[in-house]
Amino acid sequence: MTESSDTIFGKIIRREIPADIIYEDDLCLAFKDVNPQAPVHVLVVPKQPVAKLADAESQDHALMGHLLLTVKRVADQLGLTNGYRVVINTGNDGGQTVYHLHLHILGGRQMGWPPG
Ligand code: DGP
Repeated sequence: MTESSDTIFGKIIRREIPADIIYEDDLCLAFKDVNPQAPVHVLVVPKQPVAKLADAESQDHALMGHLLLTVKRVADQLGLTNGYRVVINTGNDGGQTVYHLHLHILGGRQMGWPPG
């Protein structure tokens, strides 16, 4: 897996800058997005500095599964019983701005489709 150069999320993982961290385990952490797009907007971020989903390789199978199951766990923790949206922006056309893989959890309102 390609490693990202250091990003703002690396600094959050290392506790060099503050974030509202709501979940952490050996492989990842979840914190509130600083620019929320919904009443609930949380990012699930692997501690391993993977730049983007497009860089994932077969040996990352377990980590990718762990991230998705962490989304479910955090959504349960947040009480999102009416559903939620999971988004991974990947690369330039995907609208990715921070090149450290992250899964957005968006909830607390009805989501529109298609996305803009
Ligand atoms: P993306 O476009 O998928 O790369 O989303 C990056 C998200 O990261 C965006 O929704 C805003 C969020 N973000 C950027 N900088 C910070 C930060 O310093 N702290 C937190 N909590 N979130 C940040």
